[in-house]
Amino acid sequence: MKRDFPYRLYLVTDQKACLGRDFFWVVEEAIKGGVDIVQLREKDLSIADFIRKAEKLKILCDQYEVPLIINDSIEVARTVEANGIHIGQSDASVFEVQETFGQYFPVGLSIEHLEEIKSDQAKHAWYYGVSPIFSTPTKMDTKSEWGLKGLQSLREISNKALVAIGNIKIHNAAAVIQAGADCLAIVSGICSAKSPSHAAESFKKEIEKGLNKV
Ligand code: TZP
Ligand code: MG
Repeated sequence: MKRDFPYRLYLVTDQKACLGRDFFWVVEEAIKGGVDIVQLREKDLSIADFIRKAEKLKILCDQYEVPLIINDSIEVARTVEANGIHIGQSDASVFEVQETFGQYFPVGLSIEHLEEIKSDQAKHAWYYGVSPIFSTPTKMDTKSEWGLKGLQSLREISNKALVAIGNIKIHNAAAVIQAGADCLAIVSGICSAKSPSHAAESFKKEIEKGLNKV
């Protein structure tokens, strides 16, 4: 466990994956089930709508004392006073984000290849989003998958908190933790579950199983 990253189950939201159900209901159920950090990831909204949704979600997350991370947008994160930002390799850099919010502002960075951890910005990231562990229909534009072996190799050379993402389901969750992840980031496994709260509970149990075997 990395002391500065105490989270184990990370919900990354996707409106479509909620299957027409109320977005805020899905997130609240997920939190009740054990999600301990939430990322609002919106690709199709105008900035005004993104902000409106983020404002509402921040109120919900604050009620449960769960941090809200904003995907990509410095403007949205600043407006809603989010707890952190998550960026990919082709977004604003960790440095650009920290120029706006200060050098201690939490910035998660997606890592798709081993060489990316050698960059200057990677050293300043709060955690690495190890992306994707397994290829997933939820995000079709990912590059090669890390697999469990790739995750293990990254674990051996990095002390950063590793947040694993990509087709993590109940059946493989414990193995991903055993391979070295500190935290699991889930989209469809929770957002599309019949009961998002039961799904989150099940993920939490698998995480415990994985940790007991490390
Ligand atoms: N980044 C890498 S894979 C992914 C993102 C946002 C989607 C993961 O979705 P799922 O449904 O948990 O496979
Ligand atoms: Mg991005």
